[in-house]
Amino acid sequence: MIHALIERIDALIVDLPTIRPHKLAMHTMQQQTLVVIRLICSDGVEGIGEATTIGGLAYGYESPEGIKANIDAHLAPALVGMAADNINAAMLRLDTLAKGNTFAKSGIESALLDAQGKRLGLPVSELLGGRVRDSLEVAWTLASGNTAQDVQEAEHMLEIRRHRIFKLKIGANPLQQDLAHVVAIKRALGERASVRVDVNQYWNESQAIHACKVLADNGIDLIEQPISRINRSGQVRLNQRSPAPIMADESIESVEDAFSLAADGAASVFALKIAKNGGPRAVLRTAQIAQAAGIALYGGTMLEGSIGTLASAHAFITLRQLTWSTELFGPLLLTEEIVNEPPQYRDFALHIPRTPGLGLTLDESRLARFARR
Ligand code: MUC
Ligand code: MG
Repeated sequence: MIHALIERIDALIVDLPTIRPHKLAMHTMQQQTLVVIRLICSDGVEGIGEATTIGGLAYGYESPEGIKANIDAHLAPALVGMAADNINAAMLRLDTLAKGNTFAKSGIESALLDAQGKRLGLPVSELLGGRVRDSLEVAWTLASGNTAQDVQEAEHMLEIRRHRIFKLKIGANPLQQDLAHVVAIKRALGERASVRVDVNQYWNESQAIHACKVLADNGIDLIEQPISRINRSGQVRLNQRSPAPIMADESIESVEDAFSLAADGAASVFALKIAKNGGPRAVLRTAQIAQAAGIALYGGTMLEGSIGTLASAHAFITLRQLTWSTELFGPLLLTEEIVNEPPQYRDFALHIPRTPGLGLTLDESRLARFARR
């Protein structure tokens, strides 16, 4: 029986400042742009979701402006009038109508889950089969661009017990300079922290073969996306030769990518991101592929704000295996909040609410203040 229909879906572009410039190989962030999705249902329930990327078109094929335009023109009109409580039917409609567009689909799927959870009085984790943990350890990215500042930032995080896993964003500088930066940070932190790197595809295979050995010899635990997603045979060779585990991030743009990476043996760890798979349920399909293939899991982020972060978290807490923990720190990189219930970080972990839906409500006045006109 249909209890509620989808009446309207609004997509709002929201610009929020970051606490400091965040330097990635392909882009330096001075702010983050969220696409906030409001899904209004005929029973008065509103679901919220988020479709967020990094650096306009620098990271992926969908920009915030493109996400909003495609939702407004294609995805929202296709869903209006459908049952709000049949998420399978709604997502089937979107997958039939639109190729790709996983960021936009992820935001809508999150909003559908939030609405259904609020309707039934259940947290999203329970709609996804039930949580097996209440909190997730969270890594922090050191990306100030300065070695001494990064060490200072890491020391502060250890002292306040917020993070003890650090991911370093490298790839933009000459190889020897990047390696010296990483080794210096690991030497300063020693056994007190897990240090990992993300190259965002910036090396070629010849550089990566050498660099992975140097990094492993210097105590680096995990190497994320060292070479291009396009170079599949190179990824397979690197996965066989690197003494430190290789994690796929950009290589996974869909659940189908996850399957073919697993079949080829191109990585031993997968970064799970709701945006790149098409939603919290889609990312769990990628997780099942990984688990069947013996591939370890990591809960990734597109540096979403609180809504996207909790949509990810509700999916990740249902997983039996999350060997490499998570990096769900997005809200902590922003100076402003647009929800009334800022996510709770303490003792190195994010604590996931047990309130209905995602556990969040929009702060209307702050949303109005930061929404792009
Ligand atoms: C990426 O490539 O993983 C995640 C954390 C961070 O600092 O950047 C992102 C994107
Ligand atoms: Mg990455």
